[in-house]
Amino acid sequence: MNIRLRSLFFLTAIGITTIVSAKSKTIEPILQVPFTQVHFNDNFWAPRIEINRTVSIPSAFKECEKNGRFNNFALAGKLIKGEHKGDFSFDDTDPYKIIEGASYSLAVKYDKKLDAYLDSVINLIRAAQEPDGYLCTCVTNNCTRLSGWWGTHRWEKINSHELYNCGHLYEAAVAHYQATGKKTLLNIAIKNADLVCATFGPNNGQIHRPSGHPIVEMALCKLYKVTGNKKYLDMAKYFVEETGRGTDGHRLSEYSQDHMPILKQDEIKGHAVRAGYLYSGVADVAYLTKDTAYFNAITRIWDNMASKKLYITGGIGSRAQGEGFGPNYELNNHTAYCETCAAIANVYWNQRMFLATGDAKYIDVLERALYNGVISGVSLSGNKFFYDNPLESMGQHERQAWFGCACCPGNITRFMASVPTYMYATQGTDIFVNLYAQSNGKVKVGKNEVSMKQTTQYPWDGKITISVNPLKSGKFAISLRIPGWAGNQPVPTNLYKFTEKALSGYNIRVNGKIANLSAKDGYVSIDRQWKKGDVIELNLPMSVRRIQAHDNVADDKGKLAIERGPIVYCIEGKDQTDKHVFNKYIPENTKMDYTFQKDLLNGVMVLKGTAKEINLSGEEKDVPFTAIPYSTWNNRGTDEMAVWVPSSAKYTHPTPLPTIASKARTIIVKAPIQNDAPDSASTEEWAWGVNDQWEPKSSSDTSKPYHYWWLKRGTPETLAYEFENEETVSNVEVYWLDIDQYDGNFRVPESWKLYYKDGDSWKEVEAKSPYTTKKDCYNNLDFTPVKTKGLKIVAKLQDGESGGVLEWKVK
Ligand code: FUB
Ligand code: ZN
Repeated sequence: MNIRLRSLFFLTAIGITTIVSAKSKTIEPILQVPFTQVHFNDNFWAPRIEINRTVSIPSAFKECEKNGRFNNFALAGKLIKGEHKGDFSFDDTDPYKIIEGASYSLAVKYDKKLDAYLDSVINLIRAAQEPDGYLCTCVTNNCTRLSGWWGTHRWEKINSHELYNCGHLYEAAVAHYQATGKKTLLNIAIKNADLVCATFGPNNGQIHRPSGHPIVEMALCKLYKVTGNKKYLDMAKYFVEETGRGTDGHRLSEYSQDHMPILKQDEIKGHAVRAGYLYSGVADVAYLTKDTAYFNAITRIWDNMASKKLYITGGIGSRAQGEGFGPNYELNNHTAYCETCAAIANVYWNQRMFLATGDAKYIDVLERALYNGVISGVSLSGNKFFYDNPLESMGQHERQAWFGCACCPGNITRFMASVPTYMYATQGTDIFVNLYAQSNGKVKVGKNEVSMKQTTQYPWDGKITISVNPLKSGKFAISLRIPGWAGNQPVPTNLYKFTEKALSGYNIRVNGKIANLSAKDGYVSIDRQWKKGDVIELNLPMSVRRIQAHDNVADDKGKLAIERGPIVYCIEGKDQTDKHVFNKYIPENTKMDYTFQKDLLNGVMVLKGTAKEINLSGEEKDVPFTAIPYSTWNNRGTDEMAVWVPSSAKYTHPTPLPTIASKARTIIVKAPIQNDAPDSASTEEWAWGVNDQWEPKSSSDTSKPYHYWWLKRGTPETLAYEFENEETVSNVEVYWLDIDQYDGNFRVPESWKLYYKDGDSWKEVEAKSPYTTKKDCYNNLDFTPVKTKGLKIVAKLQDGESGGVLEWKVK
């Protein structure tokens, strides 16, 4: 904990409400300036926020209409007859999130039609609420199809997401109330929260459980702030305290950070969105209750995240299985999960850490996520979304309009609409400037109001002019954040470093005169008598820089990332002459020119230079390359892409020649899996990742695509290749997956067999060597040659374990 916070907590704990800061001034809590007070008119954010308003919000509402999200409420309210739709017990949160986004949007730009639309949706929500306040449509609709989630009665299962639904309801309700002044949704939320407060808690007759999927903690804190009713804060605190206690005997799991009490945790583990939301909620509770112990705990966990589990894009969560964190330094690029919701959660958490401490290092991480890992989640057109945000692609990734599990699109709508809130904060009469973008802000400080007008081309240019116009002249401090990247720290830990020292530093002028001020806690404070017409000029160095990851990050070994200002770059196939990415390296000191291309990707700064291209014979040649902002990739169709680019030939992957396997279509034959049954009796699923021609380094090398039998344990499972034409084959090599995972391990199979397609049937090959199940190497199988249109592996998984295949070759 930093000294300022320590003193804040300590002194308030002993009853002193105004305390002395490191700056020897009376300080008060740090407060964020609402986005309604800050209007962006730049070329970067303003168009994105407008597209969110005009495209993302309406199209996400349309998807809710199409996918029965609203009908589920109508059904629960007995307004219509029919079947409950959707696949998840948390589908109600999609409308809630979009209502929240729409409310933020309304607050900035009133739209009568949207206001009325929200009223009509809220009417459905009201109808769905049970008389005692309960609200969760799949339970009220008694949807037995989804009973795996919720059981047979309300509040039965910890992972039912009922409280997650409640949390998003409160978030939406507070936003709607603040935007419109209407209490329609807020009253629904309050009635529901009262039920939650009566149902959960430490007393006899109450349910003793944490939330299962956090958000209700943050949301209850918001409800407390809006209503002043302390029981909501107490409820949030209870859910925080109950985490990891196991009072009711449920299975304690890392998945929901419930494996031990938060006060004992020091490593971020489990499901990434849950973690980000939980620790944001803990930060709220710690802040509102002045609890240093909880703050110390999340500071420790944050240190672990920022020093061992944070992607250079600000994304978090390396694994698709369990949608969460792997071990320290597991930051694989291709298979990076980096869920959009998790990057958003990372912003929430860092903002709260900043509000509690006034330390700019949290805004450094926030800004990194904001400009890279969050906005990559939405297309420039505003109507397509990434669920996971990998840092490398072979062209298989593509944004979608919607998902069965549609958590990310709605989250984007509510997030984008509120971005300006992260720009300013106040503390007493002082102002923090955390983000830079051309904008007009009105910042209330005490009885004064300061108009802050930023003129800048940031993030493309580092020159920022801030016109400061206080209503009344006065002495106060304006603290400008000097981003870590403007010095020598891409992140405030040793996880990443620049390959060279910055060529120049920042400089600041006040009313045209150079101000000699030094940075502290990441800020330069200009403490003076401010009057109308004062002007600050900040120049941040915007050179193109290369970044190297910590040695322990295996997948970044021998590679460097490229960054300019807050923007992380990538190279995408489209922009390269031969359309390939992995066959190139960019030596460490390569000079790169930058030019603004206004017609490309809605206007971006592109970087150009000369790379080395290498072919299968190891021959190298110089080729031009172009890099674009990572967040804008995949806006021109699918393609190869990489953020971490080799800096030497050793780490390149010359474009391989096609093989029988690489040309095959990979499928899972669902049933029957064993043998001679004709194809017509089977159903198939498309699979991918075992024929990409990247060599695994071990059975736990999940850095490149692979196939795993998700949620299958101890069963016989299949994987098949379908060839376009008949092929004569006599050998396969199989590299089995074997890795520990917190929600179930993947092991080499107990045994396996290989079948070939004979007409419509599958026949076992005549094996000439044993079927082996060795780890960390290819398992070679020779068999009597067959002419066939397909091969099928049937692997019997070990009891209680899952399994998978990293790579499968055919000769
Ligand atoms: O479980 C609710 C949401 O769905 C999570 O936050 C996402 O990761 C997705 O699993
Ligand atoms: Zn999501």
